[in-house]
Amino acid sequence: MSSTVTLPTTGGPALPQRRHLVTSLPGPRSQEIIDRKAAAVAAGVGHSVPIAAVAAGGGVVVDVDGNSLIDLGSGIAVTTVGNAHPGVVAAVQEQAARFTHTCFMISPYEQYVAVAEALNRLTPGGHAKKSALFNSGAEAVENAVKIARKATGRQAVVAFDHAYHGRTNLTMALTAKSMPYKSGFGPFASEVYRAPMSYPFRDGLSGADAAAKALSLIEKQIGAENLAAVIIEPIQGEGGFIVPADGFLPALADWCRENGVVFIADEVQTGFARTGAMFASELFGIVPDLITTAKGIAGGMPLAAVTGRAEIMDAAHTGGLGGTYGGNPLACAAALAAIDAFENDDLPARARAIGDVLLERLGALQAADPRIGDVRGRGAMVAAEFVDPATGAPDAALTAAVAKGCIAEGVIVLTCGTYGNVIRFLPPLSIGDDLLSEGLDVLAGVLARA
Ligand code: PLZ
Repeated sequence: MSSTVTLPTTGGPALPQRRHLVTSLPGPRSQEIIDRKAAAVAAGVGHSVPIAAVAAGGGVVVDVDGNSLIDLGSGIAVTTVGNAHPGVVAAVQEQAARFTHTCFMISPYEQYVAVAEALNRLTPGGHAKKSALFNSGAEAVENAVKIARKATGRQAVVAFDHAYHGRTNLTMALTAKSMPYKSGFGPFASEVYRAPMSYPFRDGLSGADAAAKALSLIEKQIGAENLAAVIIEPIQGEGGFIVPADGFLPALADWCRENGVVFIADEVQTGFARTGAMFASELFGIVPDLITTAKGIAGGMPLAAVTGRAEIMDAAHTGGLGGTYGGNPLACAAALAAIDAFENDDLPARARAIGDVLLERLGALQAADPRIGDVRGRGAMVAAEFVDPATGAPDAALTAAVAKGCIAEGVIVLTCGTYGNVIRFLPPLSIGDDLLSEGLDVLAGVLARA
Protein backbone atom coordinates (compact mmCIF):
# COMPACT_ATOMS: atom_id res chain seq x y z
CA MET A 1 0.00 0.00 0.00
CA SER A 2 1.49 3.40 -0.94
CA SER A 3 1.66 6.25 1.47
CA THR A 4 2.41 9.94 1.32
CA VAL A 5 3.34 10.12 4.99
CA THR A 6 6.43 8.75 6.68
CA LEU A 7 5.36 6.23 9.26
CA PRO A 8 7.36 5.82 12.46
CA THR A 9 9.00 2.43 12.76
CA THR A 10 9.22 2.52 16.55
CA GLY A 11 7.17 3.73 19.45
CA GLY A 12 8.66 4.68 22.76
CA PRO A 13 9.67 8.13 23.88
CA ALA A 14 11.82 8.59 20.75
CA LEU A 15 8.61 9.34 18.88
CA PRO A 16 8.16 13.09 18.18
CA GLN A 17 6.20 14.44 21.14
CA ARG A 18 3.60 16.61 19.47
CA ARG A 19 -0.05 16.91 18.59
CA HIS A 20 -0.09 16.99 14.83
CA LEU A 21 -3.07 16.24 12.60
CA VAL A 22 -2.43 15.79 8.89
CA THR A 23 -6.00 14.62 8.12
CA SER A 24 -9.37 14.88 9.77
CA LEU A 25 -10.08 11.75 11.83
CA PRO A 26 -10.36 9.09 10.69
CA GLY A 27 -7.87 9.66 7.90
CA PRO A 28 -8.25 7.57 4.74
CA ARG A 29 -5.95 4.75 5.77
CA SER A 30 -7.48 4.49 9.23
CA GLN A 31 -10.92 4.52 7.60
CA GLU A 32 -9.91 1.62 5.40
CA ILE A 33 -8.88 -0.44 8.43
CA ILE A 34 -11.99 0.59 10.34
CA ASP A 35 -14.09 -0.58 7.38
CA ARG A 36 -12.26 -3.91 7.38
CA LYS A 37 -12.84 -4.10 11.14
CA ALA A 38 -16.56 -3.64 10.62
CA ALA A 39 -16.57 -6.52 8.13
CA ALA A 40 -14.25 -8.89 9.99
CA VAL A 41 -14.54 -8.18 13.74
CA ALA A 42 -17.61 -8.97 15.82
CA ALA A 43 -19.84 -5.93 16.23
CA GLY A 44 -19.74 -6.33 20.01
CA VAL A 45 -16.12 -5.19 20.08
CA GLY A 46 -16.43 -1.42 19.86
CA HIS A 47 -13.87 1.39 19.70
CA SER A 48 -13.99 5.00 20.83
CA VAL A 49 -11.14 6.70 18.95
CA PRO A 50 -11.47 6.50 15.14
CA ILE A 51 -7.85 5.81 14.23
CA ALA A 52 -5.70 2.77 13.49
CA ALA A 53 -2.59 3.01 15.65
CA VAL A 54 0.90 2.27 14.35
CA ALA A 55 3.13 3.61 17.11
CA ALA A 56 2.90 5.12 20.58
CA GLY A 57 5.21 6.36 23.29
CA GLY A 58 5.89 9.19 25.69
CA GLY A 59 2.57 11.01 25.56
CA VAL A 60 1.40 10.35 22.01
CA VAL A 61 -0.34 7.76 19.85
CA VAL A 62 0.42 7.91 16.10
CA ASP A 63 -1.98 6.57 13.50
CA VAL A 64 -1.54 4.98 10.11
CA ASP A 65 -2.21 8.29 8.35
CA GLY A 66 0.59 10.01 10.28
CA ASN A 67 -1.64 11.82 12.78
CA SER A 68 -0.08 12.22 16.22
CA LEU A 69 -2.57 12.42 19.09
CA ILE A 70 -1.99 13.37 22.72
CA ASP A 71 -2.71 10.34 24.89
CA LEU A 72 -4.71 11.08 28.04
CA GLY A 73 -6.02 7.51 28.32
CA SER A 74 -3.06 5.09 28.48
CA GLY A 75 -5.11 2.38 26.79
CA ILE A 76 -7.32 2.43 29.92
CA ALA A 77 -4.64 2.77 32.60
CA VAL A 78 -2.31 0.20 31.09
CA THR A 79 0.69 2.04 29.64
CA THR A 80 1.44 3.79 32.91
CA VAL A 81 5.22 3.50 32.43
CA GLY A 82 4.75 4.74 28.87
CA ASN A 83 3.92 2.90 25.67
CA ALA A 84 6.73 0.79 24.25
CA HIS A 85 8.81 1.74 27.31
CA PRO A 86 12.44 1.02 26.33
CA GLY A 87 13.08 -1.20 29.36
CA VAL A 88 9.91 -3.18 28.72
CA VAL A 89 10.73 -3.55 25.02
CA ALA A 90 14.26 -4.78 25.74
CA ALA A 91 13.05 -7.23 28.39
CA VAL A 92 10.39 -8.68 26.10
CA GLN A 93 12.77 -8.95 23.15
CA GLU A 94 15.39 -10.70 25.23
CA GLN A 95 12.86 -13.07 26.78
CA ALA A 96 11.25 -13.84 23.41
CA ALA A 97 14.62 -14.97 22.09
CA ARG A 98 15.09 -17.35 25.05
CA PHE A 99 11.69 -19.02 25.38
CA THR A 100 8.13 -17.84 24.89
CA HIS A 101 6.26 -20.46 26.91
CA THR A 102 6.63 -23.60 28.93
CA CYS A 103 3.41 -23.34 30.96
CA PHE A 104 4.29 -22.49 34.55
CA MET A 105 2.23 -25.48 35.71
CA ILE A 106 4.51 -27.79 33.68
CA SER A 107 8.00 -26.31 34.05
CA PRO A 108 8.25 -23.27 36.31
CA TYR A 109 10.66 -20.42 35.61
CA GLU A 110 12.28 -17.71 37.65
CA GLN A 111 10.58 -14.71 36.02
CA TYR A 112 7.16 -15.71 37.41
CA VAL A 113 8.62 -16.26 40.87
CA ALA A 114 10.36 -12.88 40.73
CA VAL A 115 7.09 -11.12 39.82
CA ALA A 116 5.37 -12.85 42.74
CA GLU A 117 8.17 -11.78 45.07
CA ALA A 118 7.92 -8.19 43.84
CA LEU A 119 4.14 -8.12 44.31
CA ASN A 120 4.43 -9.62 47.79
CA ARG A 121 6.94 -6.93 48.68
CA LEU A 122 5.19 -3.94 47.06
CA THR A 123 1.54 -4.47 48.06
CA PRO A 124 0.34 -2.93 51.34
CA GLY A 125 1.00 -4.68 54.65
CA GLY A 126 4.06 -6.29 56.22
CA HIS A 127 2.42 -9.71 56.70
CA ALA A 128 3.47 -12.90 54.87
CA LYS A 129 2.05 -12.83 51.34
CA LYS A 130 1.81 -15.03 48.29
CA SER A 131 0.75 -14.34 44.69
CA ALA A 132 -0.67 -16.16 41.69
CA LEU A 133 -0.50 -14.83 38.12
CA PHE A 134 -3.18 -14.73 35.44
CA ASN A 135 -3.85 -13.01 32.09
CA SER A 136 -6.51 -10.37 32.64
CA GLY A 137 -8.08 -8.31 35.36
CA ALA A 138 -11.30 -10.29 35.15
CA GLU A 139 -9.40 -13.53 35.58
CA ALA A 140 -7.63 -12.14 38.65
CA VAL A 141 -10.98 -11.13 40.16
CA GLU A 142 -12.46 -14.57 39.42
CA ASN A 143 -9.54 -16.21 41.17
CA ALA A 144 -9.62 -13.88 44.16
CA VAL A 145 -13.25 -14.92 44.72
CA LYS A 146 -12.39 -18.61 44.26
CA ILE A 147 -9.63 -18.29 46.85
CA ALA A 148 -11.81 -16.35 49.32
CA ARG A 149 -14.58 -18.95 49.05
CA LYS A 150 -12.17 -21.83 49.61
CA ALA A 151 -10.50 -20.06 52.53
CA THR A 152 -13.74 -19.17 54.32
CA GLY A 153 -15.98 -22.07 53.33
CA ARG A 154 -18.62 -19.41 52.58
CA GLN A 155 -20.19 -18.43 49.26
CA ALA A 156 -21.66 -14.93 49.22
CA VAL A 157 -19.74 -12.03 47.71
CA VAL A 158 -20.56 -8.33 48.04
CA ALA A 159 -19.78 -5.81 45.32
CA PHE A 160 -20.84 -2.17 45.16
CA ASP A 161 -22.97 0.19 43.14
CA HIS A 162 -21.03 1.53 40.11
CA ALA A 163 -18.50 -1.33 40.40
CA TYR A 164 -16.65 -2.69 37.41
CA HIS A 165 -14.82 -6.00 37.74
CA GLY A 166 -14.82 -7.50 34.22
CA ARG A 167 -16.74 -9.21 31.44
CA THR A 168 -16.57 -12.92 32.38
CA ASN A 169 -19.65 -14.52 33.92
CA LEU A 170 -18.76 -14.03 37.59
CA THR A 171 -17.25 -10.61 36.97
CA MET A 172 -20.31 -9.50 34.96
CA ALA A 173 -22.33 -10.42 38.04
CA LEU A 174 -20.00 -8.29 40.17
CA THR A 175 -20.14 -5.40 37.69
CA ALA A 176 -23.01 -2.99 38.31
CA LYS A 177 -23.80 -1.45 34.93
CA SER A 178 -26.12 -3.31 32.59
CA MET A 179 -25.45 -1.53 29.27
CA PRO A 180 -23.10 -2.34 27.67
CA TYR A 181 -21.49 -4.87 29.99
CA LYS A 182 -24.28 -7.26 30.98
CA SER A 183 -27.44 -6.65 29.00
CA GLY A 184 -28.64 -9.86 27.37
CA PHE A 185 -25.65 -11.89 28.61
CA GLY A 186 -27.23 -13.55 31.66
CA PRO A 187 -27.94 -15.61 33.65
CA PHE A 188 -25.21 -14.35 35.93
CA ALA A 189 -23.28 -16.12 38.67
CA SER A 190 -25.23 -16.54 41.90
CA GLU A 191 -24.44 -15.46 45.46
CA VAL A 192 -23.41 -11.97 44.38
CA TYR A 193 -24.97 -9.10 46.34
CA ARG A 194 -24.74 -5.35 45.82
CA ALA A 195 -24.20 -2.70 48.47
CA PRO A 196 -24.36 1.09 48.19
CA MET A 197 -21.07 2.83 47.39
CA SER A 198 -19.85 6.01 49.02
CA TYR A 199 -20.25 8.65 46.28
CA PRO A 200 -19.76 11.99 48.03
CA PHE A 201 -20.88 14.15 45.09
CA ARG A 202 -24.21 12.33 44.82
CA ASP A 203 -24.99 10.85 48.26
CA GLY A 204 -23.61 13.66 50.42
CA LEU A 205 -22.83 11.12 53.16
CA SER A 206 -19.75 11.00 55.37
CA GLY A 207 -17.59 7.91 55.00
CA ALA A 208 -18.82 6.60 58.35
CA ASP A 209 -22.48 7.06 57.43
CA ALA A 210 -22.05 5.52 53.98
CA ALA A 211 -20.25 2.54 55.53
CA ALA A 212 -22.95 2.10 58.18
CA LYS A 213 -25.57 2.05 55.42
CA ALA A 214 -23.66 -0.56 53.41
CA LEU A 215 -22.86 -2.72 56.43
CA SER A 216 -26.43 -2.67 57.69
CA LEU A 217 -27.62 -3.90 54.31
CA ILE A 218 -24.94 -6.60 54.29
CA GLU A 219 -25.84 -7.79 57.81
CA LYS A 220 -29.59 -7.79 57.20
CA GLN A 221 -29.72 -9.15 53.65
CA ILE A 222 -26.79 -11.60 53.64
CA GLY A 223 -25.39 -12.17 57.13
CA ALA A 224 -21.68 -12.10 57.87
CA GLU A 225 -21.64 -15.85 58.48
CA ASN A 226 -22.54 -16.44 54.81
CA LEU A 227 -20.16 -13.90 53.36
CA ALA A 228 -16.86 -15.00 51.83
CA ALA A 229 -15.65 -11.66 50.51
CA VAL A 230 -16.28 -7.99 50.01
CA ILE A 231 -14.69 -6.71 46.79
CA ILE A 232 -14.23 -3.04 46.06
CA GLU A 233 -12.17 -0.73 43.85
CA PRO A 234 -10.55 1.76 46.27
CA ILE A 235 -11.26 4.42 43.62
CA GLN A 236 -13.83 3.17 41.15
CA GLY A 237 -12.68 3.20 37.54
CA GLU A 238 -15.29 2.51 34.88
CA GLY A 239 -17.99 3.55 37.37
CA GLY A 240 -16.86 7.17 37.26
CA PHE A 241 -13.53 7.64 39.08
CA ILE A 242 -15.52 7.77 42.29
CA VAL A 243 -13.39 8.51 45.35
CA PRO A 244 -15.16 7.27 48.48
CA ALA A 245 -15.51 9.63 51.43
CA ASP A 246 -12.79 9.42 54.09
CA GLY A 247 -13.38 6.59 56.51
CA PHE A 248 -15.59 4.51 54.21
CA LEU A 249 -12.95 1.97 53.18
CA PRO A 250 -11.36 1.60 56.65
CA ALA A 251 -14.82 0.96 58.15
CA LEU A 252 -15.51 -1.78 55.60
CA ALA A 253 -12.06 -3.32 56.08
CA ASP A 254 -12.42 -3.29 59.88
CA TRP A 255 -15.85 -4.92 59.69
CA CYS A 256 -14.49 -7.61 57.37
CA ARG A 257 -11.64 -8.38 59.76
CA GLU A 258 -14.01 -8.60 62.74
CA ASN A 259 -16.32 -10.94 60.83
CA GLY A 260 -13.85 -13.25 59.12
CA VAL A 261 -14.76 -11.87 55.69
CA VAL A 262 -12.00 -11.58 53.07
CA PHE A 263 -11.55 -7.94 52.04
CA ILE A 264 -10.50 -7.79 48.37
CA ALA A 265 -9.23 -4.54 46.87
CA ASP A 266 -9.60 -4.60 43.09
CA GLU A 267 -6.64 -2.44 42.10
CA VAL A 268 -6.68 -3.48 38.46
CA GLN A 269 -7.18 0.16 37.41
CA THR A 270 -5.75 2.00 40.46
CA GLY A 271 -2.61 -0.08 40.94
CA PHE A 272 1.01 0.62 40.05
CA ALA A 273 1.56 4.31 40.72
CA ARG A 274 -1.58 5.44 38.91
CA THR A 275 -3.04 7.26 41.93
CA GLY A 276 0.24 8.70 43.19
CA ALA A 277 0.87 5.77 45.52
CA MET A 278 2.02 2.35 44.36
CA PHE A 279 -1.47 1.13 45.34
CA ALA A 280 -4.54 3.25 46.08
CA SER A 281 -5.22 1.25 49.26
CA GLU A 282 -2.26 3.10 50.78
CA LEU A 283 -4.03 6.45 50.27
CA PHE A 284 -6.90 5.30 52.47
CA GLY A 285 -4.78 3.52 55.08
CA ILE A 286 -6.26 0.10 54.36
CA VAL A 287 -4.47 -3.24 54.16
CA PRO A 288 -6.55 -5.58 51.99
CA ASP A 289 -6.49 -9.34 52.60
CA LEU A 290 -6.30 -9.88 48.84
CA ILE A 291 -5.48 -7.44 46.08
CA THR A 292 -6.09 -7.92 42.38
CA THR A 293 -3.81 -6.23 39.85
CA ALA A 294 -3.43 -6.12 36.05
CA LYS A 295 -3.25 -3.26 33.50
CA GLY A 296 -0.26 -1.14 34.56
CA ILE A 297 1.64 -4.12 35.95
CA ALA A 298 3.42 -5.06 32.71
CA GLY A 299 3.56 -1.99 30.46
CA GLY A 300 0.97 -3.33 28.03
CA MET A 301 1.70 -7.06 28.10
CA PRO A 302 -1.25 -9.12 29.35
CA LEU A 303 -0.62 -10.02 32.98
CA ALA A 304 -2.71 -10.02 36.14
CA ALA A 305 -2.25 -11.16 39.70
CA VAL A 306 -3.88 -11.98 42.99
CA THR A 307 -1.67 -11.15 45.96
CA GLY A 308 -2.56 -11.55 49.60
CA ARG A 309 -2.23 -13.09 53.02
CA ALA A 310 -0.25 -16.31 52.66
CA GLU A 311 -2.72 -18.37 54.69
CA ILE A 312 -5.64 -17.26 52.51
CA MET A 313 -3.74 -17.67 49.24
CA ASP A 314 -2.65 -21.16 50.29
CA ALA A 315 -6.22 -22.26 51.03
CA ALA A 316 -6.70 -23.38 47.42
CA HIS A 317 -5.47 -26.95 46.91
CA THR A 318 -2.53 -27.65 44.60
CA GLY A 319 -3.81 -27.69 41.03
CA GLY A 320 -6.82 -25.55 41.96
CA LEU A 321 -5.38 -22.37 40.48
CA GLY A 322 -3.69 -21.77 37.16
CA GLY A 323 -4.27 -21.55 33.43
CA THR A 324 -2.25 -22.25 30.29
CA TYR A 325 -0.78 -18.78 29.91
CA GLY A 326 -0.98 -17.33 33.43
CA GLY A 327 2.34 -15.65 34.18
CA ASN A 328 3.58 -16.02 30.59
CA PRO A 329 7.36 -15.42 30.53
CA LEU A 330 7.15 -12.45 28.13
CA ALA A 331 4.55 -10.79 30.33
CA CYS A 332 6.64 -11.50 33.44
CA ALA A 333 9.77 -10.07 31.83
CA ALA A 334 7.77 -6.96 30.94
CA ALA A 335 6.41 -6.71 34.47
CA LEU A 336 9.88 -6.91 36.02
CA ALA A 337 11.04 -4.08 33.74
CA ALA A 338 7.92 -2.01 34.48
CA ILE A 339 8.25 -2.58 38.23
CA ASP A 340 11.87 -1.48 37.98
CA ALA A 341 10.68 1.77 36.39
CA PHE A 342 7.89 2.29 38.96
CA GLU A 343 10.38 1.99 41.80
CA ASN A 344 13.59 3.45 40.43
CA ASP A 345 12.09 6.35 38.45
CA ASP A 346 9.77 7.21 41.38
CA LEU A 347 6.71 7.11 39.14
CA PRO A 348 4.30 7.62 42.06
CA ALA A 349 5.83 11.10 42.43
CA ARG A 350 5.33 11.73 38.70
CA ALA A 351 1.68 10.67 39.07
CA ARG A 352 1.23 13.14 41.94
CA ALA A 353 2.75 15.95 39.88
CA ILE A 354 0.41 15.13 36.98
CA GLY A 355 -2.46 15.05 39.45
CA ASP A 356 -1.61 18.52 40.72
CA VAL A 357 -1.81 19.87 37.15
CA LEU A 358 -5.04 18.02 36.38
CA LEU A 359 -6.80 19.09 39.57
CA GLU A 360 -5.69 22.69 39.22
CA ARG A 361 -6.64 23.05 35.56
CA LEU A 362 -9.93 21.18 35.86
CA GLY A 363 -10.72 22.99 39.11
CA ALA A 364 -10.29 26.32 37.31
CA LEU A 365 -12.59 25.15 34.51
CA GLN A 366 -15.16 24.03 37.09
CA ALA A 367 -15.05 27.38 38.88
CA ALA A 368 -15.97 29.11 35.61
CA ASP A 369 -18.42 26.55 34.25
CA PRO A 370 -21.32 25.15 36.28
CA ARG A 371 -21.71 22.29 33.81
CA ILE A 372 -18.73 20.69 35.58
CA GLY A 373 -20.40 19.46 38.74
CA ASP A 374 -17.44 17.69 40.28
CA VAL A 375 -13.70 17.29 39.77
CA ARG A 376 -12.14 14.43 41.68
CA GLY A 377 -9.36 11.87 41.75
CA ARG A 378 -5.87 11.16 43.00
CA GLY A 379 -2.60 11.31 41.10
CA ALA A 380 -2.89 10.61 37.40
CA MET A 381 -6.45 9.31 37.85
CA VAL A 382 -8.66 12.40 37.75
CA ALA A 383 -12.11 13.03 36.30
CA ALA A 384 -14.69 15.73 35.66
CA GLU A 385 -18.39 14.94 36.06
CA PHE A 386 -20.73 16.87 33.75
CA VAL A 387 -24.20 17.89 34.91
CA ASP A 388 -27.17 20.04 34.04
CA PRO A 389 -26.39 23.14 36.14
CA ALA A 390 -30.06 23.66 36.96
CA THR A 391 -30.85 20.20 38.28
CA GLY A 392 -27.50 18.46 38.86
CA ALA A 393 -28.75 15.67 36.58
CA PRO A 394 -26.01 13.81 34.68
CA ASP A 395 -25.35 15.27 31.22
CA ALA A 396 -24.19 12.34 29.10
CA ALA A 397 -24.86 14.18 25.82
CA LEU A 398 -22.52 17.05 26.73
CA THR A 399 -19.92 14.56 27.97
CA ALA A 400 -20.01 12.59 24.72
CA ALA A 401 -19.82 15.79 22.66
CA VAL A 402 -16.82 17.09 24.60
CA ALA A 403 -14.98 13.78 24.36
CA LYS A 404 -15.71 13.57 20.65
CA GLY A 405 -14.56 17.16 20.15
CA CYS A 406 -11.27 16.52 21.97
CA ILE A 407 -10.58 13.40 19.93
CA ALA A 408 -11.34 15.25 16.68
CA GLU A 409 -8.70 17.81 17.69
CA GLY A 410 -6.13 15.14 18.44
CA VAL A 411 -6.52 14.53 22.17
CA ILE A 412 -7.47 11.03 23.31
CA VAL A 413 -9.82 11.23 26.30
CA LEU A 414 -12.02 8.48 27.72
CA THR A 415 -15.44 8.72 29.27
CA CYS A 416 -16.79 6.63 32.13
CA GLY A 417 -19.50 6.61 34.79
CA THR A 418 -22.74 4.79 35.41
CA TYR A 419 -24.53 7.73 33.81
CA GLY A 420 -21.92 8.22 31.06
CA ASN A 421 -21.30 11.77 32.23
CA VAL A 422 -17.66 11.62 33.33
CA ILE A 423 -14.51 12.36 31.35
CA ARG A 424 -11.49 10.71 32.90
CA PHE A 425 -7.88 11.72 32.59
CA LEU A 426 -5.33 8.94 33.03
CA PRO A 427 -2.30 9.84 30.96
CA PRO A 428 0.82 7.72 30.73
CA LEU A 429 3.27 8.92 33.37
CA SER A 430 5.77 9.40 30.53
CA ILE A 431 3.77 12.31 29.13
CA GLY A 432 5.59 15.65 29.08
CA ASP A 433 4.21 18.67 30.93
CA ASP A 434 3.77 20.58 27.65
CA LEU A 435 1.63 17.89 26.05
CA LEU A 436 -0.47 17.47 29.20
CA SER A 437 -1.05 21.20 29.29
CA GLU A 438 -1.85 21.36 25.57
CA GLY A 439 -4.33 18.51 25.97
CA LEU A 440 -6.12 20.44 28.71
CA ASP A 441 -6.09 23.62 26.56
CA VAL A 442 -7.86 21.66 23.84
CA LEU A 443 -10.41 20.39 26.37
CA ALA A 444 -11.06 23.94 27.59
CA GLY A 445 -11.61 25.17 24.03
CA VAL A 446 -13.92 22.32 23.12
CA LEU A 447 -15.93 22.78 26.31
CA ALA A 448 -16.28 26.51 25.75
CA ARG A 449 -17.77 25.87 22.32
CA ALA A 450 -19.95 22.89 23.36
N1 PLZ B 1 -11.33 -4.52 37.53
C1 PLZ B 1 -11.23 -2.25 38.41
O1 PLZ B 1 -10.98 -1.46 35.70
C2 PLZ B 1 -10.90 -3.28 33.48
C3 PLZ B 1 -12.46 -2.43 31.01
C4 PLZ B 1 -12.74 -1.89 29.68
P1 PLZ B 1 -9.61 -6.88 32.19
N2 PLZ B 1 -11.36 -1.99 33.14
C5 PLZ B 1 -11.42 -1.66 31.73
C6 PLZ B 1 -13.81 -2.65 28.98
O2 PLZ B 1 -14.77 -1.99 28.53
O3 PLZ B 1 -13.68 -3.88 28.84
C7 PLZ B 1 -11.04 -3.72 34.91
C8 PLZ B 1 -11.07 -2.78 35.95
C9 PLZ B 1 -11.21 -3.23 37.27
C10 PLZ B 1 -11.29 -5.44 36.55
C11 PLZ B 1 -11.14 -5.07 35.23
C12 PLZ B 1 -11.10 -6.13 34.19
O4 PLZ B 1 -9.82 -6.20 33.63
O5 PLZ B 1 -8.11 -6.96 32.06
O6 PLZ B 1 -10.26 -6.00 31.18
O7 PLZ B 1 -10.25 -8.23 32.28
